[in-house]
Amino acid sequence: MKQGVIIGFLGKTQDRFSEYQQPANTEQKLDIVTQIEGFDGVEIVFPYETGDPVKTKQLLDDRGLTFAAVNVNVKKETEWVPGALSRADKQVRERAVAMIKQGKDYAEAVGAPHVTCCPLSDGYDVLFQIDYRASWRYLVETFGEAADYKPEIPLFIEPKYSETRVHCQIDSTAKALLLLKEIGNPRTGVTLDFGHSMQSQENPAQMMVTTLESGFDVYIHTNDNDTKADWDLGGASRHFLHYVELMFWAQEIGYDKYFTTDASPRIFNMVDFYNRHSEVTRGVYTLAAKLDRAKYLKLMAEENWSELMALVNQEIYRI
Ligand SMILES: [Mn+2]
Repeated sequence: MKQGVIIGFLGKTQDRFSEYQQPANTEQKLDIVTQIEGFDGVEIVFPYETGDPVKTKQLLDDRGLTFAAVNVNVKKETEWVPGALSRADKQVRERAVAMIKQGKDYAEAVGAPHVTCCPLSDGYDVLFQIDYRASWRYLVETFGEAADYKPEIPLFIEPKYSETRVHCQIDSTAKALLLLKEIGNPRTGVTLDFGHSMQSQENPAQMMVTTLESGFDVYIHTNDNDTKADWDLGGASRHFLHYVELMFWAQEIGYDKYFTTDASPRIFNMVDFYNRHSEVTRGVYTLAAKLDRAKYLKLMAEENWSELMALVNQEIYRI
């Protein structure tokens, strides 16, 4: 398995109440990645961390690191705080699409495999706020245009139920799949964020498989939360069996992209936090690899649920 991290978490972060960790520039963040056991993938936020493509690629090469993805941020600019790709203002939408296209140019220049975009600010806070009909049509149009541009760099869309809008437009994996079906471009996929999927009351393993069965690709973000909010906790710290099941099915489908960490150390020691995350993610992956998949699938086909529960107790929980 390949593990990486969204390096935005490796500097100073803040929420509504507190600031966490110390500021770091891109070079310092990349140095931290090299201190985390088993990490060599980097998801970098475009355009805020990326800089000159040749120089940034050299910074990664010097450290033996690889681009896992380019994360195009279409929510930070002041005009995009209330939304970007689904906004009524055509020029606001056009500038957001242009940003994703530039992100693809950047990904191509540095040799990153794909771009991912989480349209967090697109949605609504109160009822009777947005025109659902127009905003959905705009999303199909804007993401469709971004997907069509340089399709050799696929566009992945990351759903999330809530935050920064109280109700995000792409509030579940199913909604992302509906959008991708409407767009109809096979060079697209879903960024399946474990915690986002849990917050949307989904089962990440099931939604990963459903996405592939729907004809779209999957890219995984690892973390955990309490399902009420997107806390970006370390992997399997709340939902161990879901984590095992995700790894079981990731192996079943032959997942070969990075498992990119989308977890925030907040109050914990940074390097220790990511080492524990790396350890449990690798450990669960190894545990899942030891399970006899053919046996599990056969028992499912035979509807032998009692035996399956016994196997989970013995082989996964080990009790
Ligand atoms: Mn994520």
